[in-house]
Amino acid sequence: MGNENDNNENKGLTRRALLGGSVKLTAMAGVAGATGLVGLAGMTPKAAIAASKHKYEVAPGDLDEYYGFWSSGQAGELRILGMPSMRELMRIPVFNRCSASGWGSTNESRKIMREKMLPETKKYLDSNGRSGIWENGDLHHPHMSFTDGTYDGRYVFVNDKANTRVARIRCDVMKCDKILEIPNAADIHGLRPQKYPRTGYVFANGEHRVPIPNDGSILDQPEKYHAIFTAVDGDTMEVAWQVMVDGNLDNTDADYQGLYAFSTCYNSEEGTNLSEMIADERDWAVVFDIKAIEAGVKAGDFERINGVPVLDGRHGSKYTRYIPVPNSPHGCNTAPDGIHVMFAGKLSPTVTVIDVRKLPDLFNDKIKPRDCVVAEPELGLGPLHTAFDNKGNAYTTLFLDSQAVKWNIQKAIDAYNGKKVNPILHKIDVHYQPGHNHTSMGETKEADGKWLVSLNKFSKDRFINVGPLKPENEQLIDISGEKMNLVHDGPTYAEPHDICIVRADIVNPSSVWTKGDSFWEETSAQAKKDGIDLGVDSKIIRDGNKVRVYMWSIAPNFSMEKFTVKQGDEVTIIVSNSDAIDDLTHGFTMANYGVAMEIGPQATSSITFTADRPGVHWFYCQWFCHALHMEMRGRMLVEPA
Ligand code: K7E
Ligand code: CUA
Repeated sequence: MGNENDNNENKGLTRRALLGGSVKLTAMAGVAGATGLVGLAGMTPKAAIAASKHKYEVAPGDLDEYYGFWSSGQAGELRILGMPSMRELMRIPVFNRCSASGWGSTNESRKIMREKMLPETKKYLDSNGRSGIWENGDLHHPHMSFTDGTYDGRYVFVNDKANTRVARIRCDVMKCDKILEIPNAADIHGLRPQKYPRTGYVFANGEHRVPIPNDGSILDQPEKYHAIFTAVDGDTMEVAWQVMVDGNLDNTDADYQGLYAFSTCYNSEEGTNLSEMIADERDWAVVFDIKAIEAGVKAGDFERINGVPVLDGRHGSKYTRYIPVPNSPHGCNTAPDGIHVMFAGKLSPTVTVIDVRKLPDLFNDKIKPRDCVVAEPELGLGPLHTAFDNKGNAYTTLFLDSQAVKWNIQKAIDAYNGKKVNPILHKIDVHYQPGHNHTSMGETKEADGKWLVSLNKFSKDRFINVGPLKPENEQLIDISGEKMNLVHDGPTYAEPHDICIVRADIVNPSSVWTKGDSFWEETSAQAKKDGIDLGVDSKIIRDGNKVRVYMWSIAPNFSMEKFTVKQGDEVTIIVSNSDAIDDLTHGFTMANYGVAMEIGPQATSSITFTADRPGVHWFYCQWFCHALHMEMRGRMLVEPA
């Protein structure tokens, strides 16, 4: 339970108390650690601030030190928050549709959404009055690509639990460029990139067990269902291989050696209802031997199902080992020491720690699975996920206790070996019911031990009431001192499951697109055929009843003030933004046609619709770009058939 002092400290540090308007965060735990002023809780907030040596201030105009890549759960997008200010900087639509950017409407985004869709899904989406693409997603786990054990700034990979997909976001332009539907698996949940030597593989867990193939030939026979672990090639965004396992697959992580990946299983019972799924006292974590699997693929030891190699990793397989852990584990987190992997207990108050150095012996059957366990500290009720600092400490969320617990890995190992030590260093209350947590750079070998974010599922009384649907509450916690110190409440809309916090110097996005970017390669190819230099030429190409309208924009003008088409024409508007200035985005909205898109500086966007409404239709720029932005418009004249 959190002690009174912590609560007092936290109350003393509301943003408003610190200063009016700007976002200023003061770290008191750091001070306590540095000066020995452990009794700061007794001080007034003013005195505490005066006593503080470390001030974390992100004043207006100041830049953040970290990028926070935020999932949005069932909202389906990726968000970027600046840290430590917790200011929301950008939303990147991925699995959702976006009115502002036209994601899901433009030809470029629709191509990405359909390109790697399974044929049966295409068939379903085309024949059910759907729009040909999924319009929802459930994005839980955003993680940046790695090189040599740390983030490399290339990509962020994300899962979609709702429609069994893995997507990739290009960090140079911060747009999604690939969405892959995973065959054979059902409902991709846990997702982590390979850390070493590079990403490489993106590991993705199919959480729910289903028949393979799931074509109706097997229905209510759960004993014939399977769960599938997938390795996606992060460069090509194709499935590299899959492994069929016993039980199910929840969360996953990779080691720092490039040899193993790990997944938790909360349903070793292979049940289909709650009481069956929690029946046994133990479930397990499954370990995948990457090198053995690669050799198995090479040797042809697989069945090709739906075009991808599926290896058998069930009990007795040389590709996997099953390590028993207490009932219904959840989080799976590899520590930056490169040695320890944590499986959070969920229904058990424990976190199970294994040592990766023991895994070769496990796979050689020299030791038993439980011999890999080196600690199992009892931390509190409902441990879900664990994050790390650079001093050998771990931070675990306690869902039921509504707390964050800081504990020392070595002390937990010592206690497991019979020494009389308490691994728990500190607990604080969080508000309320945390799921994931994450530390700055904490899933890399460059963990820096500065910040912890607790991603709490409930905000209850923390904010003014906005109706029955409440925001989540993501709390920023300073972990630079011995004690954790809560410094900020961050209300957030549905539902940020997981985040990663990346040092700003690692991420270097462009401010302007490169003309001819592969993002709109099909449009470029068509323009070439049409003899058009995108961004320079302005022309209407008629091709039967297909009309392509090429125009460019320079604030505050579109290159065409009007164009004429016939009722029933299939019209494609291609707009190239010829402005090359930082932050000069244009838009194109065709009124009463449901057509809208964003066009960044030097970018090209296109959208296709049927001009079946005769008359005069104004198009206009919907991204504010100039004092004469309102005048940035033109007419589409549709001649009646
Ligand atoms: Cu714990 Cu989907 Cu990462 Cu939610 S999972 S909490
Ligand atoms: Cu161009 Cu507003």
